[in-house]
Amino acid sequence: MRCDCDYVLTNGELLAEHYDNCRLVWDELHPGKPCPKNADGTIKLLNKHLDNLDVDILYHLGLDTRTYDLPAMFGDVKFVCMGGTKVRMREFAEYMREVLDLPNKGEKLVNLTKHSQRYAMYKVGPVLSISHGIGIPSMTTVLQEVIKLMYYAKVKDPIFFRVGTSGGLGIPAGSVVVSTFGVNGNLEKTYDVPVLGKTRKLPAFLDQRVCQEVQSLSSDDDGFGTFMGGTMGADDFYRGQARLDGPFCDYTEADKMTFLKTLTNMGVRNIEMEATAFSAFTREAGIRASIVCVTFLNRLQGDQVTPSKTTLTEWQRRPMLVVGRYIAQYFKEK
Ligand code: R2B
Ligand code: URA
Repeated sequence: MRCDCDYVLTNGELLAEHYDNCRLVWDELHPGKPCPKNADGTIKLLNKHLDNLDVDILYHLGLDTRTYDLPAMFGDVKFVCMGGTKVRMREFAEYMREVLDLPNKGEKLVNLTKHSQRYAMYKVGPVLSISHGIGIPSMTTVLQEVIKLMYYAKVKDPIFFRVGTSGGLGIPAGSVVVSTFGVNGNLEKTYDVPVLGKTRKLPAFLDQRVCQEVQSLSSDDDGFGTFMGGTMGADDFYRGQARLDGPFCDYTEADKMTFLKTLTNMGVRNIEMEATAFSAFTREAGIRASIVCVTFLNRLQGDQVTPSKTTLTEWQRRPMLVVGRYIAQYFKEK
């Protein structure tokens, strides 16, 4: 068995030796699971039922395998970046067009999912920028279709990012967190999903080396800190994130603080609403992935998101800056 890491950063003694989806370490990290990757780096989906479909309709993307030549449309993709809102993901696509100095700057981008209307997807050169809405079911619906899209398009070794917003734990508002693992509402590092009446517990870990690479590109001149740590993926914005300001709350402020401190002691640095499932599904698909979120507030100090619209808009660009820098570095090294 040979190492098949296509390293993005090559100069890091402090970085993990392999990516988690490297063929050499796959069996150790995924005991009993075949590696879902072909020798050329394309995705190998292990669902045999897909072979029986004459046409596969990617319903929420408004695409299918019969009408569209998916390898021609998407075969050159390397980075898939997802985030909550349509506006932010259009902005990210425009930003990446500048960063990578791609042609047609200033031209209006086309939402490639416009028939379906649920999400937005933009393509600029090797970067796909896709909105996923709020929460795990909305995110996993589009994520799974995008994984199939990458499979049908025969994309090689794609890297997935989630660029998002969150509440921080003990770090200044406006900081950026690169997630190393996801934690669910029961403080477990799994995404728990019921399948055929039984809950499966899928490990919610992100690629360690990609996290380290992304974090290593941060700079003292950024004007904000970039931290590595765990991320709670809550199923609710209010009680599910130990807030006191929702319509319902029967616990005390002391109960809230005890819970948030337990999270902090586990190495959790921020709370959002997709981390567990995003980590678990990309990992199951053998896809390298990372989650980069800005924090809008320090949850040890409050619950309400108080900064002005202007400040929040500026802060939302921070994960884009961090991920954009990583993508630019990839093309500089290649
Ligand atoms: C962060 O922000 C959204 C809720 O406001 C949610 O999608 C998340 O993960
Ligand atoms: N998004 C969340 O899910 N939680 C926060 O506190 C802020 C943004």
